[in-house]
Order: sequence, then structure tokens, then C-alpha cells
Amino acid sequence: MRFVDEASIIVRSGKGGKGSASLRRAKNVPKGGPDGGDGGKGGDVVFVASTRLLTLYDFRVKSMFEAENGVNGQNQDKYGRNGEDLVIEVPVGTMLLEENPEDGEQVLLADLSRPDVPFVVCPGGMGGRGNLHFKTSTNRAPTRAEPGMPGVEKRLLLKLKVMADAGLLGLPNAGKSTFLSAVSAARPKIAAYPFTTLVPNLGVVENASGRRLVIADIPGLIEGASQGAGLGYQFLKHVERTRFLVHILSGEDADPENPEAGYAMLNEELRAFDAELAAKEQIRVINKIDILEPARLASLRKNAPADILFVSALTGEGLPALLAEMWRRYDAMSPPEPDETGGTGGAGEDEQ
Ligand SMILES: Nc1nc2c(ncn2[C@@H]2O[C@H](COP(=O)(O)OP(=O)(O)OP(=O)(O)O)[C@@H](O)[C@H]2O)c(=O)[nH]1
Ligand SMILES: [Mg+2]
Repeated sequence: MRFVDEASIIVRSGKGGKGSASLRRAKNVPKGGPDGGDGGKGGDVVFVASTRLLTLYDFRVKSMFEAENGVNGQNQDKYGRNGEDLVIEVPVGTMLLEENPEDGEQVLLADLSRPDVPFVVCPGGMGGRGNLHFKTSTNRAPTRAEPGMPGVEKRLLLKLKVMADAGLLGLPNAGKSTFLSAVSAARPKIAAYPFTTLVPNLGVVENASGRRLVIADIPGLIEGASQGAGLGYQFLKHVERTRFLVHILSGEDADPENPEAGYAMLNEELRAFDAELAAKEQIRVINKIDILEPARLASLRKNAPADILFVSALTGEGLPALLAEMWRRYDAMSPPEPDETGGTGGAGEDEQ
């Protein structure tokens, strides 16, 4: 399936049903009273984030979404049925923005960062009241009934920013996808050439007590990524909403005399892209220790600061220690603070 992280759609809630102005007719009641029921309420348009979805691809295929109208009220005091709500599922991390048709300004309506919490974006129109409600002492046979209220139409921009606990960062071929597939059930494509990963992948690690740590694997980044080189720019935003980063450097690319220097280039790219992203905590990892010359490995170990972890994503060596460190960070941090859901914010934050 294609990864799509932006889509433009139109949603419309249902209009309310008309109230009925019916007057009772029965053989033995020559002048019956009002018996017109109320119209039903139109269906709401509701968004809900689901962990089962990973892309906004479906919204490229279909772009118009309408909830059901309320049914008109009828005679014999029959109320019209309410229209069904239209529930639209989107991936967790989808932001709903409304575009002002006049100046094109985008206003953030909601950030669906938590699964299964419904957000009503367009309430359905209220149904009209039937003439039952308008009976008075002086008017016993009112012919007045209300029309239903119209539905609400909105032109929405959906923007997906992947949400995860840990984001994997590294040059192409560093072994990010290999790591993800070693520790989770995710099966991203792995190959010995750069830019194997073309879209973000999510993997979930579950610990013994059932807690879940979500890891986002993104395409490899190269120098100039923050300016659009390689696939970087498009995907850097997908590590913005992680609690911490795991920065993976292949032992083949690391300088045995100064292993730390190997992290500087991508950290510079992060800074150029977004200062907040650069300030995120990182777990620094040297990968592929299984294929390094013993002398090279010894020198790397000797010259690396103590916080750098040595692993082989291929053989699994060092991965338990890395996972333990990831859980430690996870526990130390409060849950990620999603951007506040509300009517402000969002505007002008388009960085595509
Ligand atoms: N020997 C060895 N090879 C590894 C290890 N980790 C990854 N590889 C190999 O390195 C190559 C690249 O691995 P990937 O996991 O696809 O690398 P990536 O970082 O996801 O690369 P991109 O998606 O292109 O950014 C593959 O041939 C892997 O088999 C490791 O620990 N040891
Ligand atoms: Mg990859």
C-alpha cells in the first residue's frame, strides 16, 4: 500500500428531517388535533484514530464523505429516525485542519493522537419540530412545523505525522529496518543498498507486563536531508512526534579513533530541520559489530563514550541491553504530550 501523509477531503453532516404538520383524521373525530411528529437529527461526521491504519491512502481514492440525513416526521405522532453518524477512521497521529477558502489559512481542528477517542467535526442538523409542539389553547390545530436544520460542510486537510515512542535515525544501510524486524513483528524490507525503506514503518515491542513501545523506522537520511536531499525532508517530520530517538551508526562507517563523530552529521541535519527535534534524547548505537575486524571493534569500544551501545541487529548481540535502555527511557518520560486539540495552533505550521 502506498504511504500517503496528506489528503484533502470534503465532509458533510446530515440535515435534520422536517417536522410534520399533519392533522389527525379519524372517522369519528371531525376536527382532529395535530399529530405531526418531529424530524430526526442528521448524522454527525465523526473522526476516530485507529492503530490499524498506517496511511491516508484511502482518502486519495475517495474524497467526499456524507453522513445520513434525518428522516422527516410523519403523521400519527411518528418521529423521524435520526440519520446514522458517519465514523471516519484515520491513522493515529492524523491532524485535521480546516482551510479558509478566502485566504487559504489553515486552522487546526483536532490532533487525533490517541486511538479510539471520537471527535465530532460536523454535527448533524437538528430535526424540525412537528406541529404537536405548537398546539395552544387558542390554536388547537396548528399547521406550523419546523424545517430541519441544514448539515455542516467542511473542506478538511488531513495531515499524518506518525506517532511513536522511539524513532530510528541513521544513514541508509545502517541497519534500522533490520533492528526493527529483530525486535518487533514488523517486517520492513531489508537490503544491502541504500534507500531500501521508502515509507515509515511502525513496529511494536511488548514487554512481559503487556506494555507496548512503538518504534518508527523511517527512510535513511543523508547529508542535506533537511534541505530536501535524498528522502529525508519528507520523512524527518515523522520522527518529530517520538519521545526519543535511537541513532544507529554502522560500525563500518564509524571512525575507530573518534566513533562519536559519526553522529554529528545527522544531528546537524536535525538542527537545521527543527531545533526541537535536535533536542530530543538519543540512544546512540553502533551496529554490525559481527562483521567488524576485531582490532577495529576493540578500538571503537576503547574510544567510544560509555553511553554508546554496541549491537548486531543481525545476530542479536547487544539487543537485550539496547531494549532495556529503550524501556528505561520510556519509563522515565511522561507520556508524549500531543499537541493540544483545539481551535488554535496548527495555522501556518505546514512544513511540506
Ligand atoms: N552483518 C550485519 N549486517 C547487517 C546488520 N544490520 C543490518 N545489516 C545489513 O545491512 C544492510 C542494510 O540493512 P537495512 O536494515 O535495510 O538498513 P536501513 O538502515 O534500514 O537502510 P535504509 O532503509 O536504506 O535506510 C542489509 O543488507 C542488512 O542485512 C548487522 O548487524 N550485521
Ligand atoms: Mg530501512
